[in-house]
Amino acid sequence: HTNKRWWKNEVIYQVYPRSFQDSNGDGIGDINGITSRLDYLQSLGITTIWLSPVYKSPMFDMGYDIADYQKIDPIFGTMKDLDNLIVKAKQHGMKILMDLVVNHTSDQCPWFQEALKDPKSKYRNYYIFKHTDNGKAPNNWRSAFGGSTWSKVPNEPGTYYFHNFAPKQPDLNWENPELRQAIYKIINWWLDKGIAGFRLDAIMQLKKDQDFASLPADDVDGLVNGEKKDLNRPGIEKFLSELKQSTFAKYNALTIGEAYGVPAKDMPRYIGPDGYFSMIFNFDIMNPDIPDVNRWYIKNKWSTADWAKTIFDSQHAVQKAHAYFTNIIENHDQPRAVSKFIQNPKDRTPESAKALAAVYFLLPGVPLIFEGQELGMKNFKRHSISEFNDLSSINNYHMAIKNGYTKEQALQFVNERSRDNGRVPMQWDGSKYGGFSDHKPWLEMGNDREGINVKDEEKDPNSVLNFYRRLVRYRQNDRVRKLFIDGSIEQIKGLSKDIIAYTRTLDGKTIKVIVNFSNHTIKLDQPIKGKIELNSNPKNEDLSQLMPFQAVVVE
Ligand code: TEU
Ligand code: CA
Repeated sequence: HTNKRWWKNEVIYQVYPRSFQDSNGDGIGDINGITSRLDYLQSLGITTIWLSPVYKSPMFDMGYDIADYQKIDPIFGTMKDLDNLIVKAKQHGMKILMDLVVNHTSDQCPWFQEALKDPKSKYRNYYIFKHTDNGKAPNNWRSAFGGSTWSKVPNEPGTYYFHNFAPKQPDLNWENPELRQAIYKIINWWLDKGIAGFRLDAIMQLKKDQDFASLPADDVDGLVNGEKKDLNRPGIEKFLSELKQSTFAKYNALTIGEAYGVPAKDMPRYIGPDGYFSMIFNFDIMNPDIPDVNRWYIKNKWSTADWAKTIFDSQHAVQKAHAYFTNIIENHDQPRAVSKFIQNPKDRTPESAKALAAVYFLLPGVPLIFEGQELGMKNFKRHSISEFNDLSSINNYHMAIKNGYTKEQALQFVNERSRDNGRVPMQWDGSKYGGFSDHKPWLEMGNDREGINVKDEEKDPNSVLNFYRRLVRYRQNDRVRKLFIDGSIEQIKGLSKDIIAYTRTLDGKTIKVIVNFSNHTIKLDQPIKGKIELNSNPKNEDLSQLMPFQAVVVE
C-alpha cells in the first residue's frame, strides 16, 4: 500500500463464522459458507471482512481459546478453504482481517500442555505461574468470566496459573522475550498469506502489574475487577511498540485494537499517525446501560442526551489526536443494538434500527457492521438459563443470584446482556433454519425471522437492509467520502432533548445528520434547510418536523 492510512476508506463487516452460513449441513457456520455469501457482502458495499477466530480450538469460549494459531478448526473447514476465501474475497473487492488472540491461549495449546507436564520446561515461562506457601490464590483479582484469575495446577499443591478470562484460557507471559518472538513469527506467517491485518483481542491486557498485589474487594465474591491491575498498565507501550515494529509495520497492515481503557491523553501514542494500532473501537458509546461490562446486574440510568454526549466527547478526543475510531454499535460480545440502545421495547422497530444506523455510520472514522445488524435483528429472549451457551451469561446469572436477585431478575439481566444475542444465526430468509442451514443450528434461531431477514428485506425499499445499502453507497461516494472520514464534527444542540444531530464539515462544505431518537413527532422551530440526501422515512420530506425515529442527512 502506498498510502499509509489506506484503511481510512474501508467499510468493515464482522462475520461471526459459527453463525453466518453453514455449507455442509452440520448446523455450524463455516468458511465455505462465508465464501458463498460474498455476493451479498459486495452488494452491501463492504470492502473488508473481519473474521472472528476460525483457528483450531476446543471452543470453550467459541474460538477465543486457541489451541493452534496456524491451523483451522475442522468445524470451520481447512486452510485451503481459507486461502480460497482470501482469493475469492479479493475478486469481490474485499480484504480479510483475522482475529489475533495473543493475550491468552487455550489450555489445550501444546505450549500450555508442555508447561503443565514439566515445571522445568521452557514453556513454563510462556505463561504466568505462581507458588504460594499458604495454599491460597496469589491475589484477589476477578477474571472476566467470574471467579479468581488464578487456578490450581493439578498435582502441584500451592502452584497456580493466571487467566484473565476463563480457567481454560491461560494468559501468556509477555514479559518473556522468547514468547514474544514466537508470537511475532506467527503473525508474520499470517500476513505473508495476504490478509489485510488483524483485530487485536484484549490487547490492552498484555501487561500485568508485576507486584500482582491484591486490592479491596468490590463485590460479594470478595474479589476485585482485575482490570485495575492489568488493563492499560505502565509498561504495556513497550510491548505494543515492539509488536508493531516486528510485524504490522512491515506490511502496513490494518490493526484494530479491542482496546478498552485508552484515555484521551494517550490516544496520540496509541492511534495517532505513528500509533501502535491503526484504529481502536469506540467502546465509550457501547455500554451506556452498565458501568462494568462483565457484571450485567449493575445498571446505569441513561438518556438520549447522555448517550449523545458520550458520542461527541469521544469523537472530539480522537480527532484531537489526529486519530480514527472504528465505529460500531454491535459485536459478538454485545446485545443487539436495537434492543440495547432503544430503551422502550415497543420502540424496537425497523424505524429505530435505521435511526441508530444513521447516528453512528456517518461519524468520523471507519464504520463497521456486525452481521445481522443490517437487518435490524433483535435480542432473542430465552426462558431458562439452560438455554444459554455463552459462559459469561452463565456466570452473570449466578453472580446476580449471589448478589440477592431472584432467578427471574437474574434471567432478565442475562437476556438483556447475553453475548448469545449477537451470536444467533444469520437470518437469510424466513424458513425454519433461516437459510442459515438445513440442519438444527448450534444455537437456536431467533423467533422474529418473519420480516427480519435478507430475502424479505431485499424486496422492501424501506427495509433496514436497504437503508444500510443506501448509507454505505452514499458515504462511499467520492463526492463526500473524505468529508465523512476526515471532516470535523460538531453537535447541533438545542433542537430537542430527543434529537441527536451533528454537522460534518470539510473544506467549507457542511453536511447535517439529524435523527429523531424518540417515538413521537417533533416539530422544529426552524425548518432544516438544504437538500435531503438520505431519508429513513421518505413519507415525510417536510423538514419543519421529524416523524418518530426519522433520520435525515441534508447537504
Ligand atoms: O473480549 C474481551 C473483553 O473485553 C470481554 O471480556 C468483554 O468484557 C466481555 O466479552 C463482555 O461480556 C474478547 C472477545 O471479544 C471475547 O469474545 C472473548 O471472550 C474475550 O476477548 C476472551 O478472548
Ligand atoms: Ca458447517
